[in-house]
This record gives sequence, C-alpha cells and structure tokens, in this order.
Amino acid sequence: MYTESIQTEQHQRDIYASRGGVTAKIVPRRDPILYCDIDDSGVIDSPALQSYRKNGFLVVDKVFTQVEVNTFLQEMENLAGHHRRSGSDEAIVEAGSAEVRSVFRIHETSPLFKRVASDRRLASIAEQILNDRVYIHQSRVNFKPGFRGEKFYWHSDFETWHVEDGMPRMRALSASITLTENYPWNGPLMFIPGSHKYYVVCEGETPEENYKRSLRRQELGIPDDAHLRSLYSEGGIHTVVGKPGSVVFFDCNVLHGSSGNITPAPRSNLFFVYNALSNRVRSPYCDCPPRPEYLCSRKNVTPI
Ligand code: 6CS
Ligand code: FE
Repeated sequence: MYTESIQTEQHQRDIYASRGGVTAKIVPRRDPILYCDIDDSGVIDSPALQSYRKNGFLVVDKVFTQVEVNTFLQEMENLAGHHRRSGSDEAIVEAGSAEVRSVFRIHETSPLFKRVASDRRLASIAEQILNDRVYIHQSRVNFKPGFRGEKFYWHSDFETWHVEDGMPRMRALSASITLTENYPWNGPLMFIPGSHKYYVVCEGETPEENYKRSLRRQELGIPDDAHLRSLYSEGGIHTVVGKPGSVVFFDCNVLHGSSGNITPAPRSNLFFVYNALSNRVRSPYCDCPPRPEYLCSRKNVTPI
C-alpha cells in the first residue's frame, strides 16, 4: 500500500512535482538552460548559444544532405512496414486511422539510425550545451502522414519525462531532423519561445500505462488554457518551417506542439533525445511502474 509516510526521499524533495494532488501553476525553472560557457570554443558559436538560451530552441540548416535524407526516408518506410506487419509496441498508430503516427527506439532497431544518433553533427552539440557525456533517452520518427496526421497538443517533454520516467533535472535536449518539407500548413513544429524558463505544473492523476493513450493523444501533463495563454502572450509562437536536412535542437522543457495535417504533404521528422549522463533517470515521480525501455532508456544507458 503506497502511503504518504513511505514516500521516498526522492519524491519528498521533488522540486518539479506535477500531477497527483498538486494545483496547476507556473513556477520558475530551477536549472540552467546552458551548462556550458558562452564562448566560441564549441561547435555552436556565442550568438547561437545566446539564441538557444533565450528561446529554448535553435534551428541549424543543411546539417544533412538530401542524399542522406533520402536514405533516412527509405529507412523510415522500412521501419513502418516492419512494425506494421509485426504489430510491435514501438509503433504507435494514429487515434483516428490506421496510419502509423510514431515508431520509437529507432536508435536500437535500425543500424542506420543508430549511427545517426551518435553522429558528431548532433552529439557534439548536445555534449556542448549539456556539458556532459550524453546518452539517448528516447528516439522516434514522427510520421505526421498526409491527410490524416493528427496533432501533438502543447506540452513540455520534461514534464512527462520527469513524472513518468523519473528524469531528475532539466539537462536534456531533443534534436529533430526534418525529413520532408515543413510548410506553414502541414503541421510543422511550433514553439512558445521563452517558455522553457518556467515549469508548468499540471493537475491530474497519472493512470497506469498512461503512455498507451498519451502517445496517440496527450490529455494529461499538458498546460491549462490560462497558463498557456500567459506564456503565449509573453513569447508568442514560432513555427519551424525548415528544409529537409535541417535540425531543430530544443530544450527538454520548452513548450511545443504541432497541428494536424490534412494536406497531401507528410511532415516527417526524426527525433533523438540526448540526456546528460549525470541526469540519468531514477524511479518515476508518479506512482506508476516505469515506462517500457522503448520509451525511456533505463537498462541500456550507453554514453555516446
Ligand atoms: O511521452 C513521451 O515521451 C513523448 N510525448 C511527446 C508528446 N513528446 C515527447 C515524447 O515523444
Ligand atoms: Fe514532445
């Protein structure tokens, strides 16, 4: 029987408590955004580091060539076909159709994407910003197919990774590789610049196996309208319309989302989540069993 009295010390000192019996509110971030000095000694130069610190994301164009992107697209289709045939858990199907929405753990199931995950064009930027050795906390391809690609409602990845995966602090970032043209109208990634400087505490109890719903349609651990409106009025919305081969590096806590895609043009992106080795996950902060390994590296934490 889980009672207050046996709450672990980890839970008692939870500075990023969310869900459970807490009241929705906005609190200041308690962690650095940049763990490195702002100088020109690393891959990312000072102006770009300052932009990342200010906004919570950074777009880098032409990281991968169109030839490389074409191989990623082919591998993406191979993975979708394989997982569709095998019905594996790693493939998430859209809530309103039979379309594949996401395929997770691609850094382990695909030799090609395993190489991409440790590619210096990505990993060295993660190591610079996080100022630590890094490992892949989660990887996925989001298909957002044409006609029936559904939305990803506004959220902070960290809120989920903290509450459901036990990620202690905000020392992780995502690299999103654009595989298809991200137009203003086919469900591009949207950010609320500056929202990463706050932590939006959410209400609601986390049910067991929440991920079976949240990965198709996230309704828990999302900011309420009032708090979203206040962060929006401060930072606005930035829509990332990038060419294939561009990469968006974004902080684990910046609010982001994307609208549904009713156009014929798919909006497919690869995501690799780099977590600092010193920030490896502990037990979940919610009263649920840990999420599966394909969503959160727990057993296989191999520094790049
Ligand atoms: O639950 C998660 O880990 C996933 N959910 C979203 C909406 N973004 C991050 C991650 O892929
Ligand atoms: Fe996300």
